[in-house]
Amino acid sequence: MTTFERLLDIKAKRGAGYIVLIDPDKQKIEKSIEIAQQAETEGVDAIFIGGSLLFYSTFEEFVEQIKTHVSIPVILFPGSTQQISRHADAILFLSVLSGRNPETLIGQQVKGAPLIKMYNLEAISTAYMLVESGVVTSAEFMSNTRPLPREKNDIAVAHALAAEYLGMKLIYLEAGSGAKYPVPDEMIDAVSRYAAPPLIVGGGIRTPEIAAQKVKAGASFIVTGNVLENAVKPGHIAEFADAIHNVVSQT
Ligand code: 1GP
Repeated sequence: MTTFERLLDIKAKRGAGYIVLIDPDKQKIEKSIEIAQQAETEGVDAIFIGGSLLFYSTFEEFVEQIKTHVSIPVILFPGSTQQISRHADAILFLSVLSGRNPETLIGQQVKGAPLIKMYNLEAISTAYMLVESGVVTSAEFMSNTRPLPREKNDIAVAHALAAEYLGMKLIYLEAGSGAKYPVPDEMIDAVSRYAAPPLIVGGGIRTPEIAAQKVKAGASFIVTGNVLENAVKPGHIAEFADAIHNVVSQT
């Protein structure tokens, strides 16, 4: 089974999946391993590794260490071509489709592709769509693009359909790490009704209730990052996982 098939399987079996984002820059590697293991124990379905910047010099070692300590899929969520590792199960092959910057639409992808081929890494074509979220996020600043206006569902839907017709496998609606407001429910609802690819939603999701609300609106996968960075109390991740997985059983 490919990693993409594993993701589809999670969605089919659990209704929606919970993914945690681990940014190598945010804490020491030992702490990241601890978070990854706790995430697996508490019901998380997959781990994303990535960040807008990379100060941590041994990315390869970081990914290898995480991969060694968990059995759920470890997927790269790269902020740049520096974040490609042979040790991951797959890489989100992202294009910042919401923007009009050729470098993040196709330039970085061309630079990264040969390495992905050399590593025989599974590339999952993903339409990355930044959504206005009340602050200038790192993703917005670093991609040098304007996010989608948060009240314009038609614009978001048109982008999602374009992604589908281009053959992209996943759509990622991203408010950005530390977003003041997460992606609006109305936008998630509209995009999930019109576009067929599974929908990942992340950025600014701080409570299990909000995570569940995004699933009810139509998200297939929820990603959280920041909520894990401070001391994570035992059971805290499980509250998110349960809220996300229980939506379908309740409906
Ligand atoms: C993943 O950028 C998000 O899509 C993570 O956002 O850190 O705000 O959870 P948070």
